[in-house]
Amino acid sequence: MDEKCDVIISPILEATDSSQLIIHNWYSIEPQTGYIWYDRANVHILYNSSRILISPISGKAYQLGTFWDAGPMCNMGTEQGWSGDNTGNFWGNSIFDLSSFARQKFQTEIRYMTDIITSKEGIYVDDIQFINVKYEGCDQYPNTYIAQNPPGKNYNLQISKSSNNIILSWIPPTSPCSVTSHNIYRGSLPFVGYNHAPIACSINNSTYIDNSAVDNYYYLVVPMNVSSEGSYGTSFNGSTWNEIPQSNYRCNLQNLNPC
Ligand SMILES: [Ca+2]
Repeated sequence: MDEKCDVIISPILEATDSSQLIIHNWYSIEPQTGYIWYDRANVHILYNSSRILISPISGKAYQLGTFWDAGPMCNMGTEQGWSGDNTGNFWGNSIFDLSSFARQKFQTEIRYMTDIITSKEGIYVDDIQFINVKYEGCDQYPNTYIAQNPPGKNYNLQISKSSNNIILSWIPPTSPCSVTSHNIYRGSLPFVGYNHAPIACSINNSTYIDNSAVDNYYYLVVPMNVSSEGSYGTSFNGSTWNEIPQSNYRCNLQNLNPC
């Protein structure tokens, strides 16, 4: 499928000087076009609020060359990854060295991105092993996929000003909505039509300070679950309430289902 961003994340572990990660994988991903790689899968280490790309030291390797930046949809930038449809479509291991994260608590993330056109079957992983880590063991999750709920809609957005800073605060939706972060959009005033664009994606707080304001603006704060953003709010046109349109430069795909 196109325009997908799928992420799976490990439990929290602690690395040692001899930690390794082994990912048994099979993939068939969009092939290279015009010397550029588009869709890809890759692996990150999450620690200290950072997300760091790691590459296999042996086994099935990432492709080399130029990788397309598909924007904030999956936040991969021009990172390398597993890509192509005829070099990885067999089961084999990719081995990663985790020793540079020794004595850090970390999580591992496997991420797969497809851009707006052309996609192949994707990537499968199985029997993922962490070697010589602390807290090693099976995770506590059942081996069934549990869908996350839609992110819903924020409410009670309050805006105040302190010198040149615009301070936003809001109240996220509660369970059963699934909210992991928020996207901040800004549009111009006086209002001549919706033109909001993101000024920040994936904010983990329910406050945000815009220190780049030089004009008059309207603001919209949109909740996110792991893969999609929710409602931008509604506006009343005199007879009905309508969803405010998604930004042309949206941080993520949208899920407007009720939660
Ligand atoms: Ca693609």
